[in-house]
Amino acid sequence: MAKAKPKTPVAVMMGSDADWKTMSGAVAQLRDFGVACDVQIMSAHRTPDSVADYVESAPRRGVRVFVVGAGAAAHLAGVVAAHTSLPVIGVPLDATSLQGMDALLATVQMPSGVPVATVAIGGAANAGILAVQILAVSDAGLASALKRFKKALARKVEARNAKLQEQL
Ligand code: RP5
Repeated sequence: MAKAKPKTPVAVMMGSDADWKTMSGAVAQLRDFGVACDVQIMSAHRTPDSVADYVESAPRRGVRVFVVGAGAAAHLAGVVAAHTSLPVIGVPLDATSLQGMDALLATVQMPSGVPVATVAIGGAANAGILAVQILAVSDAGLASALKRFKKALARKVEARNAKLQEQL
């Protein structure tokens, strides 16, 4: 009998292999929190049927949140949102001479009723953290890990401030 694949609460999708250099930042954050993810290259325009099949079958694989990056006419996150009622986080990517402004507008300007939670251009790491925050609503272990993460962020700023004070 074929071994069942482990459940992956996060699906990370991107439109092109060119997007991986940025989207790997989301995967790195998820791994830091011990959150398993499935990673796929799929295109809203070039493989629309695969996108629909993958998104609609995702709940059966344990997916609870989508993190979706695309550049240029970045419709992938919006198309994913059209096929699911799970939360979708969009990452606009800098892939053209418009330096990500095209992708930002395409990702963020969703019609009423079909939201995509859009992070900054290239903000894949924040997308990973936001996915963890969504999962942490019903996972006490992840909620504690996030508290430790935020405390560590605060300590870094305090250390930088202390260093500056010494120089003044
Ligand atoms: C988008 O167009 C992709 O997300 C990528 O950022 C951009 C360019 O894709 P390729 O033509 O390099 O595959 O769909």
